[in-house]
Amino acid sequence: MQELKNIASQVRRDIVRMVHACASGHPGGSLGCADFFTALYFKIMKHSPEFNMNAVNEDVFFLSNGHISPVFYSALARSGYFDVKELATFRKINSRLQGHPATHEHLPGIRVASGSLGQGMSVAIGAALAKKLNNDDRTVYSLHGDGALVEGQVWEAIMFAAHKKVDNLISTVDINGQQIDGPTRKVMDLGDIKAKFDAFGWTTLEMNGNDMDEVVAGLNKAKSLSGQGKPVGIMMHTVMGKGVDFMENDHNWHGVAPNDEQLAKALAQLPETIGDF
Ligand SMILES: Cc1ncc(C[n+]2csc(CCOP(=O)(O)OP(=O)(O)O)c2C)c(N)n1
Ligand SMILES: [Mg+2]
Repeated sequence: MQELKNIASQVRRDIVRMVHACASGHPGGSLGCADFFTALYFKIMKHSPEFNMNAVNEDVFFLSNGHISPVFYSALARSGYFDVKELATFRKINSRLQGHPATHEHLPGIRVASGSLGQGMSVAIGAALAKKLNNDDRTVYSLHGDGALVEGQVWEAIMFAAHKKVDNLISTVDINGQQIDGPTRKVMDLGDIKAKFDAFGWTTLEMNGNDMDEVVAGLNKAKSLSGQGKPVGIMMHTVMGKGVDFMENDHNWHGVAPNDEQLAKALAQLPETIGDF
């Protein structure tokens, strides 16, 4: 568990250093989801950094809220999909690490373009159905921002997944209560997200997404609940900007890069554990 916590700290350092280096990107949601990505890529999923696009007999992950690409790229690099040095090219011209993930850069680990919010659930359901048709018993994971749930397509997909008994799908919602322009309850109030998933026929559970023990336990619990005729939804409570005190719970850090002084302050709060890129 300590090893996972150390990796998450390094992932957080990667996030703020990447975003600072190109003076753009999305640190808030990325920092909040660092523990989730670390648990998924270093503990929970059966996956190979050799990268097989079709993910045959592997677990597979889709990021719907593509703007939090810094945490995704860091988790992929740190788990061996590509050299961590490439993180220094984030958002630069001709880099494979564009602001929003896309497939035409052929970055290992990226299976679908994302950034246009709301599409990831549909993609994940398609992949999960394909696994069933192929008698592949591995699991499909997906992550969605809470602000992204205001897209209507998500609810159509949620309804469809229950109807089709897509029970090899574990979808997590990053409930940080914030989105691009302010708190979700002010921009578009989502009400009780868990109750909505329940009403749509999913099995749901909640976890604190910034407590590594809870994240690992929650994901394992979700695995144990899958395969029972219903898709599984994890309501993951996180803090936007987690780990950097002046970024925490503040939607203004949704998509703004720290300046030099802010970077120094942030790094002082995030121990270097397995080496900076
Ligand atoms: C279809 C679509 N509409 C609007 C946007 C602009 N946009 C980018 S991120 C975002 C807010 C998303 O909120 P959330 O998923 O909660 O992300 P967080 O701020 O928590 O990182 C919006 C509206 C978009 N990328 N795609
Ligand atoms: Mg949010």
